[in-house]
Amino acid sequence: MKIAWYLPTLPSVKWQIAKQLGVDYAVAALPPERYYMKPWDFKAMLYAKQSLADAGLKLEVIEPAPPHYHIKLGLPGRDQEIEIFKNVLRNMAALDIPVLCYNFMPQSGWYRTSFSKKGRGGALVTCFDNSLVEKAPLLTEAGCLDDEQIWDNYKYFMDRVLPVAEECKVKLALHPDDPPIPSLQGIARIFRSAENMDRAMQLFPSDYNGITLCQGTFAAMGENIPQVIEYFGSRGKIFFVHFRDIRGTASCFEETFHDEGMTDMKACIEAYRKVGFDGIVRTDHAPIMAGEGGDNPAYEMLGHIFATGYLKGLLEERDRHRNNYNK
Ligand code: CS2
Ligand code: MN
Repeated sequence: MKIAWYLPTLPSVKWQIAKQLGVDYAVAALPPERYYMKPWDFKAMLYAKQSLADAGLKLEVIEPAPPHYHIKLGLPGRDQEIEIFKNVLRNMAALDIPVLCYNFMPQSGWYRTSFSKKGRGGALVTCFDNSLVEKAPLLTEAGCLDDEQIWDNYKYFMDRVLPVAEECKVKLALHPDDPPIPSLQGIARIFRSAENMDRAMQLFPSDYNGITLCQGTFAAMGENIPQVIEYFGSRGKIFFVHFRDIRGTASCFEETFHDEGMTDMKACIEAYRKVGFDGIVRTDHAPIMAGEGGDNPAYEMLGHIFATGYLKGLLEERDRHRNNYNK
């Protein structure tokens, strides 16, 4: 497994910290729009990749995908967004960036009801409580959309984008809906169970259609994570891993430090070994620790430094076992 950090595409102290931790791979969003360049222009993506490379960091995953508001809601304008999506895939092929992590959460993205709950030692964690949003107004101009409508929008999108991903040999890594609840402010969230994630794999069987195994989100679904890893991993469907944990259920949970959540992390690492996963893993959401500003919840630095050390320890332990088996 190759450890990456989620990094900005402009020089940042995070680049140096990542290198100091021994991290050589990067996951990044498309660069911000500037100098008349759109984030998805070839030149903008080239600069992003090369700037990271100059700092010794290999850009391996783009996350999240370019704008797909209209695609997800099935609104006019989705065809233009699909064209941009295809251009991103073509640019990734030209730049040798193998994985695109996208999700199908219309508008809201990941959703929390607080970013400042007190966790271990007073560190601030994000949390979600569905009872606080049950009476919230509809989320978008599209009104209420049920499961079937979102599945239709997903199919419309995949019918057009997957063939280009295949042609470009870029892997599409679907991130589950976070939180994985049936619907939020009137919009269905279809990727809320391992079963539905699997359905997406069955609907579009392809070496370029796979998942982002976001451990925290699958944990909120109530799934057994090592089993999920074995299921998708043995089918070659894990393209990218988010290493994180929570405590609770889909409708009410809080995030935790990586070593204190409800998942058996050691068993997860063992499961990745068993299925031979050798792709990119990045630390996902970490608590805000003492002294940190807190304007970047889940993505401040100290918690990610801790998570990286913990992950490295688990991997080392796994390798020690593997070497013993091989003797
Ligand atoms: C995440 C997201 O919710 C999650 O599990 O992985 O925070 C993700 O990092 C952002 O949406 C950017 O892709
Ligand atoms: Mn995630």
